[in-house]
Amino acid sequence: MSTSSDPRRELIALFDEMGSILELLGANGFKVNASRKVARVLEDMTGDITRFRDDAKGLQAIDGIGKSSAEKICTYLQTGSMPDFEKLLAQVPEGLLAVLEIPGLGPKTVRAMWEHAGVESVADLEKAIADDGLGDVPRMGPKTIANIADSIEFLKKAGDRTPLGTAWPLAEKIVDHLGSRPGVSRIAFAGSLRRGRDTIGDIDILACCEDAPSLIEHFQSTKGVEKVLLAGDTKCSIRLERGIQVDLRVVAESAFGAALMYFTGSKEHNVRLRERAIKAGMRLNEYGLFTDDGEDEPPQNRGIEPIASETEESIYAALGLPMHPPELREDRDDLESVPELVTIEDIKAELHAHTTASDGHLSLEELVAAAKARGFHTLAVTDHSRSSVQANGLDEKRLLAHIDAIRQVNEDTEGITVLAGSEVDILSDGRLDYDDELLARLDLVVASPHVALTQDPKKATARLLAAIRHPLVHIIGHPTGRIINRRPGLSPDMDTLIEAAVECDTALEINANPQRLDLRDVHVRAAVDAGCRISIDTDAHAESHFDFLRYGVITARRGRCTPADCVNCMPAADLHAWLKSKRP
Ligand code: DGT
Ligand code: CA
Ligand code: CA
Ligand code: ZN
Repeated sequence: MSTSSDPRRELIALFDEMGSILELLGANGFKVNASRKVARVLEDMTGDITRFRDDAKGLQAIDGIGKSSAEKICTYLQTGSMPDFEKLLAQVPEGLLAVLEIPGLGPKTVRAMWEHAGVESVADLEKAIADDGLGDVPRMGPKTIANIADSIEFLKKAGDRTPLGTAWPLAEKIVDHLGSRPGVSRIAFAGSLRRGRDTIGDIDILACCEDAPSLIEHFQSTKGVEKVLLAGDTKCSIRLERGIQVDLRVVAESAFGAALMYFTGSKEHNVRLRERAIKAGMRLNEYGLFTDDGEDEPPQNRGIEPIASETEESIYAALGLPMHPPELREDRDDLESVPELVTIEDIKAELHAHTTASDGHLSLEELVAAAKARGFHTLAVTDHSRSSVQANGLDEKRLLAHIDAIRQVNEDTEGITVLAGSEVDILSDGRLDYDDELLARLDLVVASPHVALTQDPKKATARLLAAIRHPLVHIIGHPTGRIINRRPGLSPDMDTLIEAAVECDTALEINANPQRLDLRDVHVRAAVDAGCRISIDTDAHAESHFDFLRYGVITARRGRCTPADCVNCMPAADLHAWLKSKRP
């Protein structure tokens, strides 16, 4: 099938990887950056890239795409491969790119380890560390080596779980495509993905189809299939090239709700529901909820009609329970009460977003237009502060000019309030990156940790506490700085932070970027229970990043967050009043 083929995505990955390989090979920085730049331009491209198949000139007219890149892209669109990339790839050992993935290891270091210690894979690196074999590599102290060993351990524990933001679009595409096949009446994904866990083990898909064998056959031809692991009459498992497993099960339409409930899990939630059924003289399985007649043979095999099976709602209702949204099926609470959780539609403001003034890809005007198109009543423009050099953070002079520009745009724009804000670095000792006088001029301050993310928990707690207590700070951005599967981030005492945040009326952010999802669900839960304000922000650096909102919202829902808990759900007047309450 052609659906999960997305040439734009594939090209982005190719150009990014090309940048890394060039860097490993010691190419000059200009070439490296040019390659990454192409990836970023493609990232922002709206519309179908295949229209450029035979139009290298058209591509070249796009800012950031040079002649040779344009030709590479056309070749790829025409043939499905990129010989220049393959040639580059052949020059580095296969395992070396994985070494580059280890947090804290840049291309220069990896190159040096390759040259001086013969490291060609993560296994080589582990062995070199164990044998004290990195001694010949320049600038490799014991502390650096210990950090690398830690990172390898972390990566191993992260295992093969796929980040939510990678799995979700993939699953949606497969569901859309299979769903358009003739005879398919219901189709949905289930499992941990539907529950919105931040990483997922595999993708579970359920379908009802008149012609199960043809659907299953079609499923096996999904683009990017590396291996068919199992193919039966009603069940099929495939593994995609990226190592992600997808399970498809075809079930009877009359039992779709029961199956969806069963395969959504969690397993622990299912166990509790079954116990509940048994206490009420019933039996619950993936075919439905039945009266328990004491027979061993399962009721569905004896032609017995279920009490409920078609929809999840009907089954929860027959068990005397409120409908549980998938995010709350983790067996963390009693089953009796389910709050009205926050939804994407409840979000009315974006309070953390970047422009080209720092490392965003949108101009101020473009960012405002994008936020307006989403129907938000308020947008806070929060570019990076001066210490974030790599993100082109603004020094005081540039920030003052930026504030003026934002105020002007706010005056010129109808239908949305544009606030002058900043994402201010929380320095490693808890001080902020601008002085108070400057902070006080901003309508909104997001304070975030970006560096020193391996500091010990005590220091991290003190550092974040200082920012929470700072009278001019509204929101703590991505409080731990974790990157899913890549770095654990800070481990402050969350209870202490939450208590202070409640006391100082400071919000804690759920950064909706699917690589972050920080706060994570359990932290959200603790914060919500304590009455702490939650902010859900996309941290948009590009138009498409506004779509990250769903990951932030799903994480919030897993933490039992309601609209009343979330500052982004406030009516404009209330939100602005809260922001002003932290101004002299
Ligand atoms: P994952 O894929 O590891 O992120 O987690 P899940 O929750 O998607 O688990 P998975 O894919 O093994 O199975 C999907 C759902 O199917 C799971 O959430 C509950 C249900 N399930 C699977 N095996 C069992 C089982 O042995 N007992 C019960 N009660 N439910 C099961
Ligand atoms: Ca699963
Ligand atoms: Ca599964
Ligand atoms: Zn940011």
